[in-house]
Amino acid sequence: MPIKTLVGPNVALLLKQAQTAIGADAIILHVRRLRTADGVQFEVAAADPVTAARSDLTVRGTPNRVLEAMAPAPAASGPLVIAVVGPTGAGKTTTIAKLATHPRVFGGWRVGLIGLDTFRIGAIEQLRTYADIARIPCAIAYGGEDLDQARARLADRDVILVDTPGRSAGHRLDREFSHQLIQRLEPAEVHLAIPAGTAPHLARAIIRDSRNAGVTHLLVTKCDEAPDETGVLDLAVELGLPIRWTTDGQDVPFDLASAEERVAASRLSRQLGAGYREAVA
Ligand SMILES: Nc1nc2c(ncn2[C@@H]2O[C@H](COP(=O)(O)OP(=O)(O)OP(=O)(O)O)[C@@H](O)[C@H]2O)c(=O)[nH]1
Ligand SMILES: [Mg+2]
Repeated sequence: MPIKTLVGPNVALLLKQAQTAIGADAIILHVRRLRTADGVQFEVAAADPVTAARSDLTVRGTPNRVLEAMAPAPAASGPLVIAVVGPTGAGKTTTIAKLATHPRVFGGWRVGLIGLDTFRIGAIEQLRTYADIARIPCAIAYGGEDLDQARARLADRDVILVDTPGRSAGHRLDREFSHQLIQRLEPAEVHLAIPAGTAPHLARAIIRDSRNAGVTHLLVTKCDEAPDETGVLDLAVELGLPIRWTTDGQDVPFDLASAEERVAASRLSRQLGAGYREAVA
């Protein structure tokens, strides 16, 4: 099959179209920014693995599993449990509210919320306010017994989103307690929220400190505050940690995006050097 070249204003859409045309194993050869009479456009070139292997431009060694769809697959039985953990103020609660109501994520699913942040003043009210606006059931758990009751109360839900407290390193015992509660819920996914502007060495430390929470994914928040930074995404590629969601603003629910575009850019920037970042930024 020949190399497929697509041009359009939306990189994520072009990547999706390339995948539809070539198949799930499509290899991205390049993403370029073009200046045209219609303004800025992007060019994506992709090929099947055999054709790509013959091309000098092939981007190699990138785990495709880093790219995950906006909507997870439903649980085989019972509610799918997804927790969001991360440092203080990373955007966990706001992201939970976006996830609960964004049409492209759990549109049509019955959603429930569990709040484990009983430490910070106002945290319970913040989650309850979002739940009330969206008319979503919300349970708060202070300990293991509450948690079992909350889980039972939300047993008819398709997905349960779990909001957790952000606790700094000085509150190790609180953090361990939260991690135990999260594990008690047997979550299918635990997303570690890290703001895009976090220095990579600090992001590494955050990932290390969160290991007992059973992290399965990175969730890159506040991309609007550091639009040119791809360090956390590069780290996800390096560690093979998938990313499903990124956030880029305070508006609930719409400032939430698929990871595809940013991870593709990150992946290419790693392979093609810093010049790429300037070319597509
Ligand atoms: N610019 C920007 N701000 C965001 C984004 N997501 C959340 N915020 C803001 O960041 C601040 C903290 O958000 P929260 O959702 O309360 O963060 P949290 O991680 O739950 O905080 P704690 O529970 O205190 O640890 C709020 O002012 C949010 O509006 C984002 O994607 N971009
Ligand atoms: Mg919070």
